[in-house]
Amino acid sequence: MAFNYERYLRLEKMPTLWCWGCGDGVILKAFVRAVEKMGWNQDDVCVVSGIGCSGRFSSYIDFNTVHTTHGRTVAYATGIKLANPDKHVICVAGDGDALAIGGNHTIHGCRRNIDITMIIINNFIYGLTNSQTSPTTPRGMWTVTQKAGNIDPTFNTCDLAIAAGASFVARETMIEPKKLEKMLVKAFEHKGFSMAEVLSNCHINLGRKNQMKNAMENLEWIKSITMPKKKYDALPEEERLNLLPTGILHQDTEADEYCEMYAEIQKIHQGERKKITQDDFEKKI
Ligand SMILES: Cc1ncc(C[n+]2csc(CCOP(=O)(O)OP(=O)(O)O)c2C)c(N)n1
Ligand code: SF4
Ligand SMILES: [Mg+2]
Repeated sequence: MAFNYERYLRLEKMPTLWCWGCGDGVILKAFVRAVEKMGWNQDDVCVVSGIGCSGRFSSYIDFNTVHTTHGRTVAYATGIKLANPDKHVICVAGDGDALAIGGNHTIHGCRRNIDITMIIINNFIYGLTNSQTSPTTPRGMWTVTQKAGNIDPTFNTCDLAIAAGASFVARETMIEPKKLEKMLVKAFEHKGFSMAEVLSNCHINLGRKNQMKNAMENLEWIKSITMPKKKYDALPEEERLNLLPTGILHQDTEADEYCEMYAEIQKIHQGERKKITQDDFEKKI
């Protein structure tokens, strides 16, 4: 049976504001297909997006949606999840939104291991505002703020999330939508903070200013810098340089989840238990 996209889309908001050939549309398609696979009721899903081209994501899908301020998706999503622990809360943020202005919120979301999924659409640039350097812009690339070539060291989103304590970390590209859909299902299924980085193209504000004449050339470039984790792991250290592994990179199903710990605080307020001590964590409260 054909997939009923209309069920999930706000058709009255179409056409999208995205440029023709932008990867954001491919990601949106994989997203709704993954939600359907989860069998979730649409009213039980809340999507919180930031500001940027990627931030438009929440406008086009028919769930509970919040289009928040720049960099603050995790802050909003944390409040929404703590007040509604039975709902499925998902952040969608760009690389600039999640790792520059919102970097602080992102690392603390990872650290708390709260049960939300954060999708970072990494197109390696500030797309919406026309080509400023982002924390993931590769060195040497032209940006409007570094016209002589970017000299800033580049953040590795997934390494950062693992180091900060996220209990599920994965990366895919929008070049392979089926793999992307599967990865999103795994991220949604995981209990704890799941970070799903999706590499995408911005052929308009990154590609065409960096010798990638069109969307296809931008996709070829993404392909050239990515490799499935298994193949990547088999490479000698020196050949891994500048390559990004794809697939599930880290998963810990035992880590304490924040909403569950918070439920214990509520029990204290209701006189059902005594205060929390360090021993409780060792014994798994
Ligand atoms: C507080 C604040 N600072 C700056 C901006 C301007 N601004 C809007 S989107 C954006 C960056 C977008 O880049 P990214 O998050 O990578 O999203 P993309 O457009 O690439 O999807 C900036 C700097 C803003 N809206 N609010
Ligand atoms: S500017 Fe870039 S990220 Fe924004 S819609 Fe166009 S191609 Fe997509
Ligand atoms: Mg971006």
